[in-house]
Amino acid sequence: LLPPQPGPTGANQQLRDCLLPSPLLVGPVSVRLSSPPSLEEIKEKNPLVTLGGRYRPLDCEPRHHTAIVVPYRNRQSHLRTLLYHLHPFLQRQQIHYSIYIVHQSGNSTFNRAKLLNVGVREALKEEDWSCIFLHDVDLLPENDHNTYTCHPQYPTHLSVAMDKFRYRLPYPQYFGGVSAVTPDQYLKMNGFPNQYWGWGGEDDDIATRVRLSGMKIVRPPVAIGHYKMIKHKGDQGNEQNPRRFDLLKRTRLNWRSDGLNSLTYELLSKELEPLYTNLSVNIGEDP
Ligand code: UDH
Ligand code: NGS
Repeated sequence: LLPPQPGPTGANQQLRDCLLPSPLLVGPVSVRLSSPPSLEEIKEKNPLVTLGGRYRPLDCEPRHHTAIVVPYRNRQSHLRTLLYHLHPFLQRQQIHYSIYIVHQSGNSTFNRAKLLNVGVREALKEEDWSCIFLHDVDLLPENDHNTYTCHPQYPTHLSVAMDKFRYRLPYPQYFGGVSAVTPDQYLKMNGFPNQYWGWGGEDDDIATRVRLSGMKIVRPPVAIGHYKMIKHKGDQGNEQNPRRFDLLKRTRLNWRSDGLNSLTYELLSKELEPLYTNLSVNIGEDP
């Protein structure tokens, strides 16, 4: 047997697979919600995170490659809280990951699902991710046994027990907050709808797409899927969408033609920040 050879980058290419479960997991963790540290302080606490908010374990070969996609506008302090919490959380899981913030530029009405489509497409241009997480900026996982990996067949809903819903699902079909798909699952459901401008309904549409494309939703146990939500008021530019109920009546008719295959946008910039990749995007406005 040859001794381990240095790889092209000088790295040892014969690492062992990371152990399952990760020996670094601690289970329930307390979550700090108020006055998050500065980005500089968070970076100092996470020296192994590289430009663009990327990380891979150094001493074992990761089994999972996960992109975290966060739809975003004007939530600076929530973003710092999320980064402060999520970087150490994901490193304890020994996965290879990267955090993408998809920033909707301009003042048009917010469109969460379209931003998620953009994030998935841009993330997959960079790397052959095995799993893509769709993650609200204001949700903090409270137990690191809730692993940020995908089910091989079915989309996963992770935020099954949020504090604001008294740690249970608000209704059985709820798919909001934090969810995950493999690239294959995402293709199969033609991604997410682009037509939900403003608050509400887009997550219900996505849940319906899962079913219409012949899949089902899988979930972690309630005891593990605990999340704290950072309390906030409704955002300016994300008022309740009065058309959401009409749109939801048409998911069955629309899902094949509206989604990944009809997505258009203009990428204004991509910046590799120390703790995340910032995608600034013009997604247009409600016609
Ligand atoms: N988001 C932003 N900026 C915005 C709006 C939304 O970044 O201006 C993102 C953010 O990641 C957020 C996600 O979109 O976590 C979902 O939006 P949301 O926080 O408004 O939805 P949520 O259901 O909160 O978490 C609703 C609280 C007030 C809505 C009142 C309507 N009944
Ligand atoms: C439903 C919304 C979802 C939303 C969920 C939780 O009514 O988009 O409430 O909302 N569906 C429609 O409006 C059709 S929350 O309590 O977080 O404000 O995610």
